[in-house]
Amino acid sequence: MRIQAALFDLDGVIVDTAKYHYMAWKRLANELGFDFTEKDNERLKGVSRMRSLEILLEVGGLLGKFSEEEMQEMAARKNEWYVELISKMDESEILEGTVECLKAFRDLGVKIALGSASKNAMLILNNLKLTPYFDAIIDGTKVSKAKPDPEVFLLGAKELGVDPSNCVVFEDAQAGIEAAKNAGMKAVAVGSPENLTGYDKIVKGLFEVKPEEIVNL
Ligand code: B16
Ligand code: MG
Repeated sequence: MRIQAALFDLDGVIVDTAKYHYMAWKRLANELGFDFTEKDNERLKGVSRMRSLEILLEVGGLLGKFSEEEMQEMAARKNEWYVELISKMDESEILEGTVECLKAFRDLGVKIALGSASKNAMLILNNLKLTPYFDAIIDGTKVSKAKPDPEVFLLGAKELGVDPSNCVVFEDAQAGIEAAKNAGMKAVAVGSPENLTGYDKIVKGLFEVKPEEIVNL
């Protein structure tokens, strides 16, 4: 069995928090006087909070118009709205096949970690009652370099005590797939082949994953 650890991205793989990020970013854009579409929001997936703000301001033609302090304040304001939304989440929002997938890996003796850019990952996992499935949780509070830098996944492998070459990553964002490959890990893309490239395998969702096959990837 080559694979000894499975690392999961959060938004877009386990749960669809992108819709809540969108609602909160749109509210900020509207307050600043411009619109922010769902298509614009695609650019924020897997991207850190501050980088997301830069992209949003670029869309509104306002990039470079605010001080560092004002940027921090806007990001904090967006996060307050976002936290308000995700605080209401429960198990019904777990994406199809997630629990079965986590259980099957665990039964095969594969360790499980979270590798997310979000600083709110713990709140989400707790609300979804998924925290007990994870042997290690690496989130935006523990890493300083954003995907495609491999830091988040390398830290996960280290905490699990597994060599990166024996790890598989499940990711919906292109930057995340690149981060996995940069870490020397196998990458399973979650999404459609039109938007993603460079993976070892692609699935539509975790419901399509066969852990007994993945361990020999
Ligand atoms: P926060 P992931 C990412 O989650 C989201 O896809 C991205 O849109 C968000 O900006 C980022 O987390 C930071 O989130 O503002 O909660 O710290 O896909 O890495 O699980
Ligand atoms: Mg993601």
